[in-house]
Amino acid sequence: MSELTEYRFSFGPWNISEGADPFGPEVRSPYSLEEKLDWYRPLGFEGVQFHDDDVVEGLNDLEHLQIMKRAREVGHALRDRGLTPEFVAPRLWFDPRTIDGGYTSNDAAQRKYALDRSIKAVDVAREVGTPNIVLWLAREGSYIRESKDAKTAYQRILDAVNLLLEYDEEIQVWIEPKPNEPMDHAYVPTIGHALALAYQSVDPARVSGLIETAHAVLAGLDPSDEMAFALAHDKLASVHLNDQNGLKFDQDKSFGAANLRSAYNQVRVLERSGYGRRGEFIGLDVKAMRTQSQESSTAHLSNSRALFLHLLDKVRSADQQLEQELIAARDYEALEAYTLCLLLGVPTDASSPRVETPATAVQHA
Ligand code: XUL
Ligand code: MN
Repeated sequence: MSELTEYRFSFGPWNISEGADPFGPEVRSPYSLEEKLDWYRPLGFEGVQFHDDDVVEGLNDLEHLQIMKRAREVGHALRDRGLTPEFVAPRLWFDPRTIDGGYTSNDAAQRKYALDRSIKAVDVAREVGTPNIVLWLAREGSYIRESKDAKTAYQRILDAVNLLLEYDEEIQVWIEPKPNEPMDHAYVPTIGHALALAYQSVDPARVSGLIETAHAVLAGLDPSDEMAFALAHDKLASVHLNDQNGLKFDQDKSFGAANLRSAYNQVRVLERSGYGRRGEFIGLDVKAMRTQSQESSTAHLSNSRALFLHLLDKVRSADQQLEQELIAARDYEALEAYTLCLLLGVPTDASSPRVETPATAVQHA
């Protein structure tokens, strides 16, 4: 095995989108799943993230055998193209029965729907060829505090995780925390919450986390520290790299587009922790801007991947001995100057790093 990690990249078919937002309709024509799969290899990706109904459209209206047949077909389509399914996530937030949540709905029949649908997602995952189930707990939260009993809700989420673990002893559950949107407050807002659930579950070794940059930012947290927390527990199963310009709707911007230094620190923590050496993917969850044309509606994917690789070069070329010396001297101003010069690609004096004034700057007396 080479010394350096060779990263593998993944994204989900929803990342090639038609550009609809809550204020306007689609602006690009849709590609079929198979057409989208054709994009993966040319763009430099080998992993495919799925929702259950990305694999089998109209899942709720089909019989078990029909569902399995379509999942098998998609499995073949992946193998024909040299692609790997990374995970399947039950899409629990679209159905009228989950308006007020799935596992945490106040209505027993609706909770049952959410559990049945999650079991279907496990069947789809196994048939398409992955043991990994992602739970983004979209509507497991509240619009107003008084509407749900939060303590009961946590127990119900734990019961759902346990049910999946017991249904299939081979699967792994990856919880993707997010603090809000579509709910006012979600019950599993951070990786700390997700891992607490993991440890409380019937099989902690099979429950871990998936961290999305934008979700950490929305929680007011530093994405690289969130990743470090999961890595310290050996529970970072995957990441959704993207970016987020402050506290607003979930933007899913291209990786590094809002905060290049934060992106650098995410790559740095992943690389220095040996993430990816066991085949973990560098997953993206990035949205094409509504303003993109049909022809350039995949550019955000190749740009995000390329940006990751540029930042990886920066991380690998950083002078770690110098970093250690500056830390030992507690000269964080110099460490910061060194980091900024590294990112800018401008030289700095290694014995005393500082940001030099550019030669082109007009000097005023
Ligand atoms: C939503 C989000 C989802 C999950 C998969 O914010 O990130 O797309 O990644 O369900
Ligand atoms: Mn995501």
